Parts: sequence; structure tokens; C-alpha cells
Amino acid sequence: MTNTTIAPEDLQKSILQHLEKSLGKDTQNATLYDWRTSLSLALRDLVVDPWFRSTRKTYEAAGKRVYYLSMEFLIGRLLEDVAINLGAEDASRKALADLGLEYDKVVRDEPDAALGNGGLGRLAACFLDSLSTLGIPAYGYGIRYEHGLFEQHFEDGRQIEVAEGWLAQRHTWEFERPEVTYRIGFGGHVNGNWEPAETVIANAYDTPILGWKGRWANTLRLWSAKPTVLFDLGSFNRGDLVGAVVPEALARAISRVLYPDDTTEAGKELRLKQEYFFTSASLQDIVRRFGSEGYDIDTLADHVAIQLNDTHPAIAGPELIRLLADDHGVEMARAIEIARDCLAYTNHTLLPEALERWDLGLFARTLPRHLQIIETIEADHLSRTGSHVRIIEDHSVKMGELAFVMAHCVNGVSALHSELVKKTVFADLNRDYPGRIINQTNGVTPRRWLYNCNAPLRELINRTIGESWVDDLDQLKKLETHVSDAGFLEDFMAAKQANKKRLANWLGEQVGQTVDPAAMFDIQIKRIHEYKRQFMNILETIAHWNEIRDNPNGDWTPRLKIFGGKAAPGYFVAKEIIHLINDVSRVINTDPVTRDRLKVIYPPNYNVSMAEVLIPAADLSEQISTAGKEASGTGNMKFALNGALTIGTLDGANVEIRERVGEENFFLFGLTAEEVVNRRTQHDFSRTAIANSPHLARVLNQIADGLFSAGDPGRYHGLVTLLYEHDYFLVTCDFDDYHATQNKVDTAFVDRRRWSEMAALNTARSGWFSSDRTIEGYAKDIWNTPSLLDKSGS
Ligand code: 73E
Repeated sequence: MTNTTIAPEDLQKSILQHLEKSLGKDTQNATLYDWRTSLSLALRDLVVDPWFRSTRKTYEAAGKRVYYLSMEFLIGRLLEDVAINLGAEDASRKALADLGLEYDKVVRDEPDAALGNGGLGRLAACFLDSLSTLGIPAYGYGIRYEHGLFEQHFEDGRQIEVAEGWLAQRHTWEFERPEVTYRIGFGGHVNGNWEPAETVIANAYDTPILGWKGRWANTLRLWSAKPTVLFDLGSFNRGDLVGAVVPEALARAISRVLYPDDTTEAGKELRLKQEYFFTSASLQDIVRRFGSEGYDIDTLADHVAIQLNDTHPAIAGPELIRLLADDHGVEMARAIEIARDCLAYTNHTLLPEALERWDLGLFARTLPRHLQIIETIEADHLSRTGSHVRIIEDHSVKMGELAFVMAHCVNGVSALHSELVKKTVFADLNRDYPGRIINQTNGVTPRRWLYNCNAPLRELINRTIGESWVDDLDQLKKLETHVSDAGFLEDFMAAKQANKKRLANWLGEQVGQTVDPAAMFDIQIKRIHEYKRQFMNILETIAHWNEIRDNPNGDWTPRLKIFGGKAAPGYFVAKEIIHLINDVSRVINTDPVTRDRLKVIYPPNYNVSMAEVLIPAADLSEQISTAGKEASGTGNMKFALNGALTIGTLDGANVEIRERVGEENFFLFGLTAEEVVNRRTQHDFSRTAIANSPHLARVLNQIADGLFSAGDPGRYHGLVTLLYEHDYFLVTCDFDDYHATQNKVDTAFVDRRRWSEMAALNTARSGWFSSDRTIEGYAKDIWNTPSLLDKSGS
């Protein structure tokens, strides 16, 4: 089947019925929330049919299924996604319009499901979309956090974190499964059998994930933690009111909140419990489903492919062995073999602070049986390979080594990153297990990141090459022949201009700032981190401001600099950088000399929905991390796909983007990964770099003098000192090249014809960065799972 087409009248009938029967409201009293929920329920009804059909086909095929285990699924809003995949967007628009409602306003009322920090969680969401679009039978497994990533507010330019509450409203897309529960044990003793001291219940909630044209739907199953005893009546009867609710509160704490640390390890007991909680529930579910279909447990790996999204679910190795050996009586050596045949592990970062290690004492106390199994895994690994790499070392359990040894395949997320994985963190294990490490360069779903978020460009592409690019993004190549056509380029730039106007309006509403849509929109949106170097960007912005002030009558290209992103609440330096950007923005935006030429805006609370407004409007994409540090990046791909040019280093997937779009259509600067490593060994490299850069020296003096922190001149003493003394991320060394390259961007932007060619070529040559291509790579090289869509596309 293809699209579920629904007539606007029928959809409207269904909306009104849900309003009345599901929400108990009449049209007189309905709020925006009621209308949005009614539309969502009406559309959800249409998802059920393809969802059931896919599930039935999956069981009939009796083939292999993918289980994607991830602590994070940063899915954002779902309403528009579902409407478009169902082919019901126009019907929704009409049905609502007849009720006096505006579709876009209703869509925007939905809170983001912010069950992730950044790239890793968003990648998992794009993968779900592609798995469904490709018709590969799959389940996503994760945690149903009551509070997703915190809301970011600014107070006097400082980041303040406020708890997020997406579940305060009814989450329309999910189906609670009260009957699907598993017991998850913690602590206790092993006397032959493991007797946990504490048990919580994992309860399933299912969200159907519909693919393009509604041809297929998979399931995202999220676990919520509940107590085994709902209420301690004994304590209550003794008059201990607080004691009566404690067991419940402790159990529920496990799925209460997402850890807000991106690319850093949380290292807390509750985090270990979260990891084990969702991994155990997912594996029990997988093994139960497998058993219910009547297969012999020895053939598990013929039917089950489990992908570990980083080390967060790395306890899956020992847990699966425990289920096989302790519960199903499989002999230990065979259990290890089966588990390894099922498991594969994706590494997302080389940053040492992100490599998970658990204190041995804490681990032994929390998961005593698993520690025994890990000792067995380690002994097996050492004896088979003669390796000297241990899993338990320095009084800790190393989850990277555990995941590596227990996976039949390990992958990095860009060509450069995968090579560095082989050469650095896992160099020894790579020798012990040659060929185990492979590459799967990340991708993004073109449905959300072009079709849904960029209507003007979507329409132009459809007019030019038809609609088949949406699930076959390589088709964008066909646009290349049109790049010599002045009319096409004008249309391309008109689409960009429409998006820039939309963003200008949005900024007016959200932050009360007026911006010039003719200015270059230069955007850096991502988590705030030293290695991503927002610091270098704001320093360069100050240098640019100085230049304009030095020559106020010069022919300056007007620029709007936009920053977006959150800092981990405990990451002090990142929060200082946020404060600095906001301070600089205040000074620059009120300077009458530069006002028409330079503006800096930092809208608070960057999230997926904000990205959907910002990315289509970008002229310039900032991908400026220290080479060797950004494993891949996925924002870089979204910008290029939407016709922004990149200013970037040879880091992560930038390398592959530049190769594909052409080096003449990419603004490259900076040290290479190899040069970065060498430069760090040079004595006083940062002082030397600052001494050799009059621009940078001047900017640092201005900051140190308190130019941006009136009344508090010492505010950025720490940040400035950091650059002189511990510039680990080489901001000082790359600064001049970055600044010179920004000047080249200014010049290039003025040549509208050439710029439009470069922008259009970025779109035309970004087809390879579809997550459909990535998922096809995983399916072929790692999972060995076929698509169950039949050839006619149904
Ligand atoms: O380069 C990105 C990459 O594009 C990388 O930093 C990010 O993963 C993206 C998707 O592959 C990432 N996130 C984490 N590690 N790498 C992480 C680590 C701990 C907690 C949460 C996220």
C-alpha cells in the first residue's frame, strides 16, 4: 500500500469525534491543546493499520529483526511527521481551516520529546525514521524519561536550567502496555543464583514510527520504572506517611530524568541503574518474544541483531549471557558466543572524559552477578587472543572494552573517526580482533531535515526533478544540471530568502530582535563545548567588530551571527562561554557604528524544533571543532543539504562533506588532526600564537579589560587565562586562519551568482548524507537484515 489518503471531511469528522469522545470537550470550550490532541488522535488512528500490517509481515517473514538500544531518542515533535508520512498534511490543513484553526499553529503547540542531549540521540531518531522508510523490521528500545533535557533560560546572560515537563500533557502518540512488564533486580548476593536486594518493574510504552508514505511502521518501546509494591500500607498504618511513599519514589527515580551530560560520563549510581534497567528490560523482551515464536535458543543470533548506541547499554553483553546461561541453561562458553553474534557496538566519541568506567566497588554492589560474568568474559578474551587489554582494571569496569569484546562488529561514525578509533582508543583491541572495526558514516533523515522543515526548497526541488528524492536522496544529483540555469538559481535563492524571512519573523517574536533578511545568516547550533569552539567563534566576532569600527566607511558584508545550544549544568567553562556570548551580543547589538553590519543573537533553549527553523535559513554553517575531536557531526549535513555553505575544519564528517560537495564549495581552515597532536607538544604554543596574532591579542585584552563585562572586569579572567595557559583545543592556533577564511566568506557572499551556485551544489551533492544510506550500510555490513517492502514499493 502507499499513502493512506483521507478526505478532509472524514478527517474533520474524526477530529470532532475525538474532541468529544476522547477529550470530553465541545467546540465551544476546546483549547489549542484540545484541538492538537484531537488531530493527533485522528491521525494516530490512521497509523494503526499500517503498523499492524507491518507487525504481521514481520512475524510471517520469520526473519531477522533489528533491536536498537539507546539511552537517548531525540525525536522532537511528531504530529507534522505523521501527517506528512500519511499524505494527510493537506487534509489536516483543510479540516482545521474549516474549524477556524491554523494548522501551523496547531503543529507548533506540540512540545518536543527531548529524550536526548544532542547528536547521539538525534541520530537514533533519524535511524528510526529510516528503518521504517526502508521497511526493515526493527524496534527502538529506550527510557521513557518523565523529564527530558532541561529547559535553558538566560538570566543576565547566564544559563539557568529548569526541569522540562513534556509528560505534563497527554503524550498522544504512545500506547501504554500495562501487561508488558519485567522485573529488574539490583544489588543483593549471588549464592548459586542471584538474589537481588531490590527489584523494580519496567513497564512498556509503545510509539509507532511510521515511514515515508505510510508503507511501513516499526515500534519505539520506551520503559518506565514502577515499584513492585504500589504503596507501603504497613508504614502508612503505623503513621509513617513519608515512609509509605519512599519505595515508590525510589523506583520511579530510575526513569525520572535524562542525564544532561553530552560527551561526558555521568559516573553516578543512578545512571548505572538506568543503563541496566532499560537494557535488561529490552533483552528480557527480546528473549521472551523469540521464545514465544517457538525457536530454539541456540539460533537466537539468526533472528536477533542488537545494536548498542555507544557504551550506555554495554551491560547488554553480560545481561544476555546471564539470561542465556542462568535462565535458559545454555553452557557459558556457548552463551558468550551467541551473545557476541547478536551484539554490535557503535562508538560515538574519542573524548577520554566520555569513555564510561564504573568504580568496581559500586559495580559489585549494584550488579554482583554481572561482575562475575564480566570476569568470565575477560578470561575468555585473554585466553583466546593472548591480549593484554583487560576489561577490569585500575579498580574499575571499562565499558568501552566490554562493549568491544562482546560485539561481533564495532563501528565509528565517520571515515576519519573510524580510522582514529583503530589508531587510538582501541588500537590494541584492533590488533587482537583485526577487521572488527568498520565505518558507517552518519546520516540524517531527508523527511524531517528537508521535506518537512523547508517547504520552499522542497517545492522547488519537486518542480525541478519530481518527488522521488524523498526516499532516494541520491536523486538530488539531478539538480546539478540546473546549476548553470540562472532562473533555477534565482528560484533557489528565493527559497532561501523565504526561509530567512520566516526566521526573521520568528526572532522578532521569540527574542524581540529585528534583523535584516538580506544579511548573511551565520549559524552555530550544537551543544556548548570547548572542543566545538563556540569560544573561537565569539572571539572572531569581536575581531570582526573591531575591524568595522576601525574602518566604519568600509564596504562590509552585513552579518547576523546566531548561536544556539545548551551547556551541561556542571560544565563550568561552557557556561562561562555562554555568558561571554551574551555579554558580547549586548555590546555589539547596541553599537550604533556597527549596527547595520553586525548583530549577534543567542535565542535560549535550542532544541530540535528550533533547528527546524534555523537550518533552512542559514547561509553559513559553522563546523569549527578542533580536528580529531568531533566524531562526525550531523548538523553539518543538515546545513549542507539545505544549501548553506560550510566554514569548517577537517574534522568528523566535514571531511566527507567537503569531498562530496567539492573543495571549491567549502571554506576550509585550520590544523589537521595530525597537526593538532604535534602542535600540543610544542612549548608555549598558545602564547606564541597569541603573540603572532595582533587581532587575537587585541580581542583578549579587550575581554580582560572588561569591555564586555561593565562593572565586573574580572568576569572572564578565567577564560582568558585558559587560552594563554591550557589551550587544549587550540583556539589560539587556528584563530588567524579562521579569521582570514571568514573574510573570504564575506567576499564570496557578495558575488550572488557564484554564491548561489555553491549553495545549490551543496544541496545537489548532499544526497549521500541520508540516514537511509547509513541504515542500508548497517543492514548490509552488520545486521544482515533485508527490507520487507515488496518491490512495488508496498
Ligand atoms: O560527533 C557527534 C556525533 O555526530 C558526537 O559527539 C555525538 O554523537 C553524534 C552521533 O554519532 C556523541 N554524543 C555522545 N558521544 N558522542 C554522548 C556521550 C555521552 C552521553 C551522551 C552523548
